[in-house]
Amino acid sequence: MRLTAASAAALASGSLSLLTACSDETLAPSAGPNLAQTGTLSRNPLRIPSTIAPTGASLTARAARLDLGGGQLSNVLGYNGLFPGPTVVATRGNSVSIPFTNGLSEQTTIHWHGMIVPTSADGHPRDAVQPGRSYTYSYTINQRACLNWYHPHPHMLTGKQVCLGLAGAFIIRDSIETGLGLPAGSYEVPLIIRDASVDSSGNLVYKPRSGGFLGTIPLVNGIRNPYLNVDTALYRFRVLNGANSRIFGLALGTGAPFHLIGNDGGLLETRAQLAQITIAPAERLDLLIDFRGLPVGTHVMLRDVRAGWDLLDFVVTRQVSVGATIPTTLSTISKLSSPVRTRLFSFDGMSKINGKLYDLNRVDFQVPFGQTERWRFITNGNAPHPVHVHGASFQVQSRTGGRNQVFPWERGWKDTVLLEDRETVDVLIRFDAFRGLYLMHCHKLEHEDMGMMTNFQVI
Ligand SMILES: [Cu+2]
Repeated sequence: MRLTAASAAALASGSLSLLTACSDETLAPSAGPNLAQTGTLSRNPLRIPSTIAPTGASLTARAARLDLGGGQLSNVLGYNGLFPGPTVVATRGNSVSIPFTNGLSEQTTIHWHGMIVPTSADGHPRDAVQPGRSYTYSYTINQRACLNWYHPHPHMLTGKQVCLGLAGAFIIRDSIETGLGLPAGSYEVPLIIRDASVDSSGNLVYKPRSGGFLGTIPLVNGIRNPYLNVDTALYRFRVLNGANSRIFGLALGTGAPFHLIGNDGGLLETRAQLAQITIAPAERLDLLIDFRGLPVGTHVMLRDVRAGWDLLDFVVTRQVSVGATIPTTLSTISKLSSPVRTRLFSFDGMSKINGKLYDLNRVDFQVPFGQTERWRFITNGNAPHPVHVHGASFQVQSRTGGRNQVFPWERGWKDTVLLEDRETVDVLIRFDAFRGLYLMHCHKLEHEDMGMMTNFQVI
């Protein structure tokens, strides 16, 4: 590794500009002592988003200019001018009260993806916040520790606003998770992985296609070609696929396994060692990576084997001896069973569910509160369709046809499941928190915006 004068100057000027632009936030990328180099590619320090508490902070969606790595400023949309937005860190039982101001020139909402919240806080497109207006999202957290996220959900504008930068992580803690002694502090790192396209000036641009936006470059925590200096220690990575439509196939360049301990709905019952994991838009993973025993100077590349992209270069820079074990038994998950009915949902074309385009004002079905149901997802093509349900988590029972299995990262509690062509995916779901209006939709955001979404009422 070498620190070249030119790249050091670029980094310094980039950080300085960021701090000048938004002096009220901790914005500088987490610069380590070295600039990593892989071949001739100069890499940029990974940004670790700043954190906020569930009360006492506010969020504003607005345009901003940020360093995506390399020192050049790019036009983005950001919560509080940040991309990704600040990470909300809360504990089960906490009240959440976040005043939100729409500083955009068009309507928006905040949807708290994975959070079980009342309709009034779900960011439904009916509850759009108009430009210049404010709305306070209030709810109490009563669900397992997990990684969730927040992003816009306005009518037909979600893909654009997310793609241009509006998204942030939301971490829930609880006593069960804390009791496991998992890696924490600087050894716990959120990774929001997505793709992007930039114009000739380096600004984020949204060029949707009906088959889904596919960007030309990967970003991790809003940084191009990032690296992260790591100790010879066990790390916990909280991974979110924040892409509009791209699926990632995660693997380590060394061939070493991930230790999968959790997903959308928090910790699994037991860990799994996996050399490769598929993560669809909006899905989350809780991964341990073990850098212990690696010589200082080792590079371990987090790769996307589907696009052939290098995502994040872990550079082992410091020898430490921190005691940590990888727990085998993680949590207890009570199994949903004995569904009282089966509902069939066909994801048709690129814009319909059960033959219908989304209508903001039409409620398509009613679900009795507190009853376990089987929801069966099928498609007649144009997959992938990452199916997402608001208002409750579900458990994946089976996948027949296509890939024909439930993968280790689909066990436990989920709120998003990947439906590929020729597949039938069965889930069990029970709405036992709130009555009210909720959504189910394809989380390929272009499909969602074109109408692959449905309103239902929990009664
Ligand atoms: Cu879809």
